[in-house]
Amino acid sequence: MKEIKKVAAIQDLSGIGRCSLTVIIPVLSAMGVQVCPVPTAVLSAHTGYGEFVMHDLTDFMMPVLEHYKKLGVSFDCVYSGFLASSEQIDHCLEFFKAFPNALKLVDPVMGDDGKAYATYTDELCARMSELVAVADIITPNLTEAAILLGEDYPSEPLSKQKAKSWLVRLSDMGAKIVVMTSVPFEGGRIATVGYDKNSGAFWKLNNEYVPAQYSGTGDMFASLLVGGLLCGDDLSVSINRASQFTEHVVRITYECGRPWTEGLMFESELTQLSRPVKIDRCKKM
Ligand code: PXL
Repeated sequence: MKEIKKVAAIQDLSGIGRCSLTVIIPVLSAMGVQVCPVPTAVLSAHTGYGEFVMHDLTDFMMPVLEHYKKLGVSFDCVYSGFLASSEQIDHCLEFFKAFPNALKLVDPVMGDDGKAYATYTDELCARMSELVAVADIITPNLTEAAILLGEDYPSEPLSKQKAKSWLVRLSDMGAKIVVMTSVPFEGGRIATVGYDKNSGAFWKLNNEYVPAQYSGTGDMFASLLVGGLLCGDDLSVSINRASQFTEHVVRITYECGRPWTEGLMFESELTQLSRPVKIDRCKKM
């Protein structure tokens, strides 16, 4: 019998503007992985719309966990992302503790372009390091990496040496694998970089330049990355696949000229996820 991997996704459900669960569920499903959503909040639209209604589900999370314990279900991965309150940090820690054999992915969702998201308090940002401490894998963007390290958002592109030092410092906070996205490098390139503490390997993939940024791109990348790892791909293959598909849908969205708030137009492209990765652009750094 074919085994289907199961992921508990602790994330918000936003009605408009593809992000979080509305990206993670279709992407992982297309990769043959089952998503079991643990909603942290329900929003009419993501916070990038400026105006939105949000229903915080902090009090819902522990009853969900108790029910799962009673059912005796197990997960292959527990994946945390957008949180609605600092108490939800404690609830995520309880989820990680309850499923010790699950791969722990912490996407430390906090902000972008050097700014925290509208609903993120200083306390919530400060406490994100508690999740990072117990994670196996973390996937911060540059803004989130800076917040976690207590650094200012870099005003200059990073040198290779500085990127490596940030990756090591982030992994020293707990996770064995760190993948940092949207890193501007000297020479004008944006890259995705990774570090595997066990092997000591650093990875770098130069991203194709598109002059636009779309909501939910980080969620797309992180779910593709973990989908690859759960299906048995190694880190460099997973980074390669995640970047390649993300770039493809960014390009399509850009060509259609849609507003950034609507997110990535990935729906018609999901069938491509079952194809083998064509090129190996992820290189040792
Ligand atoms: O993609 C990150 C994200 C997730 N969820 C909500 C958001 C954002 C980023 O703006 O607002 C609700």
